[in-house]
Amino acid sequence: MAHRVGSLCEDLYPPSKSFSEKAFVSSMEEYSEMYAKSIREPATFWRPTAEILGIKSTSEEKDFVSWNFNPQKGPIHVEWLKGAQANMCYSALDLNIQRGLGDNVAFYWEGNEPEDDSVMTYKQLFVEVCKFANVLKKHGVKKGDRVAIYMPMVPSLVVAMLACTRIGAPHSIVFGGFSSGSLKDRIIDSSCSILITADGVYRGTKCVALKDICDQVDEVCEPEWVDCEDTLFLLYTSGSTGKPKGVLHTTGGYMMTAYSTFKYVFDYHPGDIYWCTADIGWITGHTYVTYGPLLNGATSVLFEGVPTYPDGGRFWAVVDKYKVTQLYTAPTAIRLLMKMGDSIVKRYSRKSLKVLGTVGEPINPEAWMWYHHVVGDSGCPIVDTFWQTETGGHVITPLPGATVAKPGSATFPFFGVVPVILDENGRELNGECEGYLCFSQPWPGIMRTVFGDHERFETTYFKKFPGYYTTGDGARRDTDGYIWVTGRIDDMLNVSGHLLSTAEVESCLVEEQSVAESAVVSRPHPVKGECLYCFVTPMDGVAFTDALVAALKERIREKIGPFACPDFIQYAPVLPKTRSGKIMRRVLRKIAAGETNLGDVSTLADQSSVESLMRHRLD
Ligand code: 6R9
Repeated sequence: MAHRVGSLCEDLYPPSKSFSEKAFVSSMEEYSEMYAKSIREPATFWRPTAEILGIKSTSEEKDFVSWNFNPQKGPIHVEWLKGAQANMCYSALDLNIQRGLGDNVAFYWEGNEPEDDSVMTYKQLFVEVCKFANVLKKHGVKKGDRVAIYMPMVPSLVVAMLACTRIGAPHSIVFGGFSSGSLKDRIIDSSCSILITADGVYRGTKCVALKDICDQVDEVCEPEWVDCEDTLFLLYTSGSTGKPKGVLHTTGGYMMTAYSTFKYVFDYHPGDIYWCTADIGWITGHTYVTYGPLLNGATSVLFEGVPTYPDGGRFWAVVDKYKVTQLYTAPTAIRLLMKMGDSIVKRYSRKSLKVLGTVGEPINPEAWMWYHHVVGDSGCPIVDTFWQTETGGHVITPLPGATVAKPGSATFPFFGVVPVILDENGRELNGECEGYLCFSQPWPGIMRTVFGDHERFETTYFKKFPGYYTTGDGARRDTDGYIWVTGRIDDMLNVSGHLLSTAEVESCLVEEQSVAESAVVSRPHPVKGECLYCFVTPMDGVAFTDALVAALKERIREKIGPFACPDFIQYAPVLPKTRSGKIMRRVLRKIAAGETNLGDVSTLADQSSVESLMRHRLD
């Protein structure tokens, strides 16, 4: 239990009185009241949000919400506002312009080079989106057609996403760090009819991609109204069997979750400048770079670069340059910057900051403290937001004006979310406990299915504990009711906030002809959180050489992407297996972590396998 270190987790961090006074939710009492209502009467709770977002009622409308989480009672389904009509682009742009925000900045774009920047207002974004929507239409894209997008962090990416939603075409964005092989697999699985991409020379040059074609087309494009349950987008996420899953989100529910979590969790007020450092190719970028901020009429920074270029002060330089009020980043970035020392941070003012957010993996209390005391000068509440590609938006998170934080805890559920901790037999645990983190009812933004494979959706998330959505994470509840997410309990690992399945990497390794067998485990890493440690058994007669290691790394880079490149590839004359042939990953994880006590190895078929692995282990 990584979190039970010293007395760190006993520390309490209440929001300051001055912050709470101005916040949307100012106290735990207020939160509890709103929360209770969101669970008791979901329709009454969410209806005003649907109205703010311009969702249109129709005579076709059925129940506000209808659902089943128990495969024994029929197919799993979740529907919010089925029959009502919505258009994401209309709510994000047209409505805000009608409300007088047209000249407000939607995005300050900050390029890879510090002097390379541009500004886009809501009106300008609207015009670009309409033009590009017409380009898509000219290319024959119609409502319901899926569009693949593979682009770097430039305003045109936001334009492309919104143009898709304007014409009712679901997008499927593939993170720019993925290889062509991964891109191909995702395009084929989602049967996209068109791919939007860029010529790839954006680092350090001003981006005007797609502009030339857009300049020649029509600026008028009426939004295509879609059913609230029509698909908004697919986003592929690693699956524990190796094959990525196309997580499917629909329009109305996702909009309500994106809008309300952004508003309450970041406590965004007019005039604030918000910055989420995530790439749009991940769910954090979808919900908290594009949709959440735009639905709220917010002004954001869109950042193309990395935290360490031109130097380790870049984040703080950007914060000062735009007077950023809310900063949302990942523990891996925080640890990386922490390693560089406090003096770089202190060179910058950072006075504008009001709320600091984190996402992607459990944050260790040391990094939390540094974020709070050094980056935020002890003055900013920290929101440690737990959620997943599947949940669409934050599900367990503090509210900055209400929640008394504990470093390392994601604290309490967002509105509409009912977390439960289950034991191995599926019994709900009460009070202080530890077990499987699950949810017992749907909130609007939960995924609806795995694209093209509803059975896989049911098996992955609902089969183990019928009646509950299973996150795949473990969690602990402490005596004060705080939830501490402890990390994945399936064969997934989290490298710098990117989820990967060990099976995905293993299948990539064994595709190399000279590899007979492989097993991949996670090893703790001071910056990345976890890194890949691979055990590789070569084919008989093949030598385990540096060239082979280099070839394997290259293969993984090419097949999956550079972020998946393993830190360690060790020679394994033979893998430790049980008599039934199951690889004992528990033992491999200990070897990878450099431990000498490997625990109970009595079930191993061949005891000597462990000794030879210990001899070849890498540090
Ligand atoms: C949003 C995102 C989801 C997995 C999730 C969990 C881990 C994310 C976390 C966290 C502890 C947090 N995770 N946020 N664990 N505390 N605040 O990251 O989506 O890429 O699908 O990853 O990330 O293990 O299950 P995704």
